[in-house]
Order: sequence, then C-alpha cells, then structure tokens
Amino acid sequence: MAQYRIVSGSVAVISIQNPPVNALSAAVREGLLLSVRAAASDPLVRSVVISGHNGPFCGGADIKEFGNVSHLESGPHLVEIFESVEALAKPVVAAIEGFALGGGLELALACHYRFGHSEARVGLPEVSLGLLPGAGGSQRLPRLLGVRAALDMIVTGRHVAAGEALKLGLLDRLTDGNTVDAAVRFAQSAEGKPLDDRRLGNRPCPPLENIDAFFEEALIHARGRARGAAAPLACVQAVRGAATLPFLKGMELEKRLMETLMTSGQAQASRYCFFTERGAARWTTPTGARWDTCRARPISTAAVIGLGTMGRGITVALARAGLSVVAVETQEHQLDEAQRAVSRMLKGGGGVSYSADLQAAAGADLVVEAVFEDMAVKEEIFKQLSSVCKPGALLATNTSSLDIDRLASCTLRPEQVLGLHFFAPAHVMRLLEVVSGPRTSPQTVAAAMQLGRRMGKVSVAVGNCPGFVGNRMLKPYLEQAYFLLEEGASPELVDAALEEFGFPMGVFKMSDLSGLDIGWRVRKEEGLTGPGVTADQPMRTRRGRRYSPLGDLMCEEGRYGQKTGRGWYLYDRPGARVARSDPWLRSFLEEYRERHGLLARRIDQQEVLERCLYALINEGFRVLEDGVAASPQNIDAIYVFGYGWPKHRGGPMFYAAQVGLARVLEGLEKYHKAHPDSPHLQPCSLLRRLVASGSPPIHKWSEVVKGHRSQL
Ligand code: 3H9
Repeated sequence: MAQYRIVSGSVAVISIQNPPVNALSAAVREGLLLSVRAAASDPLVRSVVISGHNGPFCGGADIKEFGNVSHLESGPHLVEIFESVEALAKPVVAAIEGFALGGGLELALACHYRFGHSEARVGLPEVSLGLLPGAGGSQRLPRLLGVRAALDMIVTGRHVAAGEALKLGLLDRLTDGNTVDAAVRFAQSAEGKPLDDRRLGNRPCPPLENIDAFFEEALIHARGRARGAAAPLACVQAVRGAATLPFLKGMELEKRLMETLMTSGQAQASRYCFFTERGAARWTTPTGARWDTCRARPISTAAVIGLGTMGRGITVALARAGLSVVAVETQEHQLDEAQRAVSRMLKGGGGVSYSADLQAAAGADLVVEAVFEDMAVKEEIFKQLSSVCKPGALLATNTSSLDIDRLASCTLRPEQVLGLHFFAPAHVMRLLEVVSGPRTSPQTVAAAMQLGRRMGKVSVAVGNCPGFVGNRMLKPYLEQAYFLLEEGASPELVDAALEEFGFPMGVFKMSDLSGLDIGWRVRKEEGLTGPGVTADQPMRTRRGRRYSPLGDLMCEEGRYGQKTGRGWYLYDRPGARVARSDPWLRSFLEEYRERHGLLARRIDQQEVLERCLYALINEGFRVLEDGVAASPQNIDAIYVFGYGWPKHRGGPMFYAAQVGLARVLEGLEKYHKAHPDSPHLQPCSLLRRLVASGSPPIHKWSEVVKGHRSQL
C-alpha cells in the first residue's frame, strides 16, 4: 500500500500503491505513516521522495470510504500524516506524475518541494464532492499561492496543468523525463539545507488589501456559481481563515467546516453523482450483452450530415476526439458559413474536410445525421445512406425525440442504426444519450458508448420512446409550469423557485434561450395545435386531458424567446441574454385567465417545486417501469449532465429518495386530486409499489422494477 525503498544510498522513496488512482485508503494511510516514521528514524536516510506507484501520484482521499464512517475513522487521519511529513527534519520532495488531486495535492503541499512531470495536473476538486480540502489544503495553498489564486482553485475545483502550476509557484520544477529519478537527484542536492521556510504551515499568508470586501465579493460569487450549495461557501470561509488566522487556528476551522459538510445530504448527493457518472459506462442489454464483454468495432472516420448549429458542434466534438471527419452540407451558402464557424471553434482545420455531396460519407465508419427534426427528411437521408455507406458503417441520427426504429426500417442494416442525442452546444455539453431501437445490435451500442467516452461525454444507453429519457421527463415538468401560469403564477415566480432549488436557469428563462418555436413545431406535428385543430375544439383540452395553449399563443405573437428579443421575458434586442420582466406578459396572462374563467390564486414556491419536480420524477418512475432507462442512476446522470439538475441534489431520482418516496407519492396524490385532468400527476404504479415495499434505498429499486420488459 506504500512501498518503501532506499536509493542512491541516502534517499528514501515512498510510493503509494493503490490502483487505479492511488487513493488514500485506510491501508495506504497506515503504510504512508509507517514509511514516514521509518525515514525519520533511519540515520542513513538524508532525504525523502514521495511518488505514486506506476504512474499517477494520487487521486486523493478514498471516496468509497466516505459513506462508511468506520472505514473513514480506521487508520491514521490524513492531517496527522501530513503534519509528520511537513515536520520531517529531512527534505521531502513530491514527485508528481499523472495527477495530484484533493488529498493527493494536500500531501504534496505538506512536502518541502514539488517536482512535476510536464503533463501532470493538480487540483483540489473536493468542492465538486460537496466538501472542502479538509487535510490542510485550504490552509496551505493560500500560504503558497496567495489568497486570490488559491481561492480560485479551491472554489472551482479545476484541474491545473503542470505549466500553469509552475507559473503559479505550486510546482517548483518540471521534467519531461522520469519524475522520480529527477526528484531523487534534487532531493540529494537539498540534503542538509534549512527547511523552515519550506514548511507552508510556518509561513504567513501573503497580505491582501481590503480583505473584508474581497471575501464578501467572493461569497457572492460562490453563491452564484452553485445556488444553494454549501461547499463553495465553506471553501470561502476556510480560505478566509487562512488569510486571517494563525495556521493551527485555521486548521481547526477547516476541521469544523469539513465535519459539517462530510455528513451533509449535499455531500452524499455529490458523491452519488461521482459514481453515477462512471457507472453509466457499465451498460447492459436484456440479451445479456455487457459493456465488458461486448467488443466494439473501432471508429476512426466519421461523416456529419447537415451543418446547422448541432451539426457544427458534433463535427467539432468528433474532430477533438481525434477522428477524421467529413462534414456534409448540401446547401452551398450554409457550407461556407459552417466551414468558417467550425474552423474558428477548432482554431484551425483539425482533420475536417467539407463536401456538398452525400457520397462523401461513403468511406466513413460512422455517419451522424444532424439535419433538422423532420421525419420525412430524415427518412429520405437514411434511405440514401443505406446504399451510399460502406458495409459495417454505423448510421446514427442526432434527434431529440424521433423514432429510431422507423429510421432503421428505411435501411438495409437496422442493427447498425442508432440515435445519438447530443445536447447544444454539442462540443461543450457533457451528456450524450445513446439510443438503441429494438433492432440495434449490442456491438453498435458498444461502439457508440466507446466513442462517447473518447469525446469526454457522459454517455448513457437508453431505449427508444418519444423524447427518450431526458425530454420525455421534461415534458410533464414544462406542462406543470404552464398550468401554474394559468392558475396565477408568473414566469418570475416559477423561475425563482427553480433557481433557488439550484437550477442555473428557471424553466421559462430556459425556454426563452432554446426558443419557444421548437416546442411549437413539435406540437404542430403531434396535431395538438395548428391547422389540424378545428375551431369547435375546446382550447384547453386535448385528447381528454388538460392542455395549455399558452406556448402556442406566445409563438403566434412572434415571441420565440431570446432570438426575437421577446418571449416569457423581454430582452434589449434580439439575441440579447439579460431577461427583464415584461408588463405586456402580465396583462396577456390576466386577459387569458379572464377569457377562460380562471381565477388567479396565490401560489407559493413550494407548490411550484412540488408540481414541477414531482411530475418530472413521476415520469422518471414510468421510464424505469417501461425499461427505457436501465437504472435510476442513469436517469440521474442524464439530468445532472444534460439538464442542469444541481449536483448537490444528486438528480431527480436521488432527490425523490432523499425527500422520501412516501412524501413524493402523497404530494402527487394531493395534486392529482386537485387536477384530475392532468394524468402526469397520477402516481405511477412503480412508485406505489416501492412505497408499499418500504421505500428501499435507491440501489435496491431494481429488485422492485424486475419483471418489467427492458427496452434496452
Ligand atoms: C479528498 O481528497 C478529501 C480530502 O481533502 C480530505 C479528506 C479528509 N477514491 O475517473 P476514472 C475510481 S476528496 C476512490 O474513471 P480517469 C473511480 O470510481 C477526493 N475511487 O479514471 C473509478 O472506479 P471504477 C478528491 C476513486 O482516469 C476508477 O477509480 N479527489 C477515486 O478518467 C477510475 O476513475 C477527487 O475528487 C478516489 N479518490 O480519471 C478526484 N478517484 O473503475 C476524483 C477515482 O470502479 N477522481 N476513483 O468506476 C477523479 O477526478 C478521476 O478519477 C481521476 C482519474 C482524474 C483521478
């Protein structure tokens, strides 16, 4: 767990051995402390190098231990070990290859010198686990870098590349060669030299002017980054402690703050997100195909068809993953414009060629069709692709809702057809829904999942149904938001409730950003609005259920959102981003309610949250029941990485478990009773069965779901 050997006669090399990331488990902590003591007491040892075994230095504390207090408390505590390292009377050099993250960087900060490989990266990402650097990092880093730079790293949790770390003074030296060898040579040269000034715990924090104003602003900034999240605020408080208190007092403050965070629901939720992100890669199908046994055919060339916003983003994402891409757009003027935009995004050519001819896709291993959402157009393209593309090439459609199976049936290779639902902007957003139809082969899913990983995406395998998982669950959420407007709420009230919950943007601001016309087009296609609806049909009912035409009426007024400068909010000009309340909308809603005999009532934030979120969660249970998602964890990964669900709340299904399934059920029953014409509020049978079986923890839900037909 910590190897100890003496090299060059006087250097003790301690290497942390706990693959794959050399996390600081109880056994590692034990080994590390014993090794440090051995180095201290051996008169032959004159200096020490600490490294990671076989590559990475250290990925920090063992996150798997966090949920288990007895694990966490067994073995020596990191603070104690790092104190012994710093206090050692012989120079200690950290030899950082790969990464030093969290507790790993805190260990390096306790060392007297830090040597890094030029491709290493360092960081204190605890904040994204709902924590703070709790083993001295919040106190030592500001003493080394100054408050400003340290606070930035601690509050954002970002990984810093070796070059930047050298400039910041976080690393003392870089090497392109063998880091341990270089560190050993350096350690020898430092033997016998004074160490007092190298101990960060001895140093004062570099002074900062206007300290109160600085930290006040930092708090406001941290609050804005992740609304309702406690960890960023605790990080600011801890760094303030570093700037204003002696080291040991600062360490006490860090400890107190860490204890509160460690046992919080937010840390539990964030930790859950860490594992759901990684768990999504372990997909399975009902035919028994699995992520670890199914071999994926390698993909090295791709074609993207259609170079609108999505197509351009997808081209960039594929090119950045190292694929050679041919981008196809049949409209010449669009092609020129797209070429310029893609080159700008890629900062150069980046392995992309362009063509106005679909034949250019003939040699590609994968084709991603990204034309606009029109089934007839897509069908025609798939027919052509089926004959143009080489045998074995995968044919993917980028769609947010259309039927994959229908597209597959236009081809002679339905087993090689799948959906790749990218989220805009496609080269930035982390989520990718990998949609398989009933005939998609496991090898096709495997290839797409592997490609998703290469693109740095959180890829989630889902089944084929209208809206797949994410958009299917979004529909009832949006619908409830519209109903709340009819009943007396304003877009500002609804958005404020959701933003306070932690979404970066409320539902109405979000729909202004993405464009109201998109949903309008879908509703027209579904026959819910537009010419197909006869005048004698009641306006607020469709197919026997409550319907709100508010979104349609807004579009009829030309209010498409940000792009037209007017939507649920008012913008200074088309394309502007700052939303302002619009008095027009208030009178529009008042007139609407009057016309339909609706009496506005007072609606509070709790109702907004419960109506919108419980409806979405209820649909999540239906998704599980229908076998469209393999697990609640997969649903949560989709919502956290694609829909802005706050990480510190784990995802909708985790949130439901945290609130209590019985309470969610009760809430849905209450609202369904009040709104019987809104079937999305009717509790689904899986939720009822889970409550009836005693609300088991989320990882046991699959036992209750069992028996349902999986669509995957
Ligand atoms: C901390 O340090 C607190 C202290 O301040 C104070 C304490 C008192 N522990 O991501 P990958 C697993 S908090 C346990 O696919 P990559 C991971 O689950 C910690 N397990 O690899 C996966 O397992 P599986 C602060 C961990 O190469 C496997 O390793 N540190 C840990 O793409 C491979 O992971 C962090 O927040 C861990 N610390 O990326 C760093 N880390 O195969 C968290 C990973 O069963 N880790 N695993 O799915 C990372 O950011 C990435 O894993 C890393 C490697 C960049 C290191």
